[in-house]
Amino acid sequence: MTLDNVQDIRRQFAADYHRPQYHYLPPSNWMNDPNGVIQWNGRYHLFYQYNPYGAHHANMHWGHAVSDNLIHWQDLPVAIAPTPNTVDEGGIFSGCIVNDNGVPKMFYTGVNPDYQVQTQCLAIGNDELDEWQKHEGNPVIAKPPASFVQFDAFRDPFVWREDDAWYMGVGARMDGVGGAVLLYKSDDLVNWEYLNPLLVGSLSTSGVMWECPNFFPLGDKWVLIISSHIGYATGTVLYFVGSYENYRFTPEVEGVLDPAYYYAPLTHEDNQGRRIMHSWIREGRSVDTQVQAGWSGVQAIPRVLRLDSKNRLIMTPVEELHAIRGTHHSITQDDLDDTLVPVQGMHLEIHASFDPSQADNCGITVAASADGREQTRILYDRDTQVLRVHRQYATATDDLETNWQGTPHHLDADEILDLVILLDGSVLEIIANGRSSVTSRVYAQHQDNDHIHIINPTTLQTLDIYDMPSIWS
Ligand code: DQQ
Repeated sequence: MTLDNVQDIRRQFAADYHRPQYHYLPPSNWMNDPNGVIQWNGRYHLFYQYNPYGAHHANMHWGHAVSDNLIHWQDLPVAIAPTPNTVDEGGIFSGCIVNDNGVPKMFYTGVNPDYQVQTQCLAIGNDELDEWQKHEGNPVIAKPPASFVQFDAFRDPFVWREDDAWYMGVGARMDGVGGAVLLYKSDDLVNWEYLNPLLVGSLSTSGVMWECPNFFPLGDKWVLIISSHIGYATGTVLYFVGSYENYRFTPEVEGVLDPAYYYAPLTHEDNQGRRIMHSWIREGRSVDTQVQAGWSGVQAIPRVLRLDSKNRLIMTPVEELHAIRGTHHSITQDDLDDTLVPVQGMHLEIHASFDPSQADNCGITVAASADGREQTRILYDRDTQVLRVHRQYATATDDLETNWQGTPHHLDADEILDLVILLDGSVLEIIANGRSSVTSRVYAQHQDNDHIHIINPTTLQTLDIYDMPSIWS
């Protein structure tokens, strides 16, 4: 891919109605985790795990895009690539970028070809963030501490400045115990001293290994976000809110950030002081189908994080999204034809609220065929207090994942159910009352399978739908 032909490459996919229009993805090929997100000289830079040679996970480079508003992105050349016969010859895995007195410094995990050896590496950037010089003394951390001997589970450095020192959290695994984040300290970003685990999880509740840690202050608390690795490209994102003292983090509130397709989020603080979270949304179809499609992986719409009065994590899509909204449809119960909503589409922002006391369950169906044989139900069950996504295709196929996703969603007394739904081709992001997120992928088997229904319409309180345009036109 050269920068001259990115528009041509994007145009080649114009007829692919599964491709998102207002979520960022590279012109073609594979993308996974966001990396090194930072606001630099006023502009937002997004780097991401990228395979320039195909739509499958291999040959990890960092792709690069830049934006003034977190919604419209400009593609830039690959930022950094593996170097043969060095510690990163097998790939440049995930990491972050920090501002060291005006000098951009990138931390990433260098891996050997079979990913069995993972080390933390440093690269120094220019002021455009498009040229990166690898530190001659790489790796800056060659292996995990003695109590964590798993060389193949030691990755995704997250670096922050606190008082007069730098700190790094690295994702890890303690065999037989669970995932962990390892805490390091440095004065110069080159020499790192291991302190202790920031937090260790438990096999039964939080998985085998923790990837992509984020650790940052929010309000008067500290927040730890980890991606709990279960197997290849599957896992759950968890968050912990608590206090941090003497290099130890004590969680007080914890929750599922997203159970399903939203994975490896990375946060940064922007110039307005907002803590912004980016994330990979993985595919829900077979590797062969992804390769044939020529693209795989999408970035979620960035979310601003805050805590509510109970110290639960609250996520709001960045308000910059509002600027691109198209036609607004305001719909009441009277506008429905039985359950059918008089608006169709697969590129929509939907805000819907429900009174769950009116029926056993409530919610909204999207991506429905006219005969209802195909549909995706976003369903809230009042008794179990679980928010679920159920996908049903008209024709059975092994190519498409059809398992349901669900997350606990406890409503406070008399609280209404408030859903924000970002539907975009095959992408489905759902945030309930700001604090529960379920992300899914839906591949309509026909372009016209884009009807919307309300489940138990007497529960409906408000419904606002915005047509969403392409960010590329
Ligand atoms: N993806 C990267 C790793 C990270 C994983 C490799 C999470 O650095 O642990 O592409 O999706």
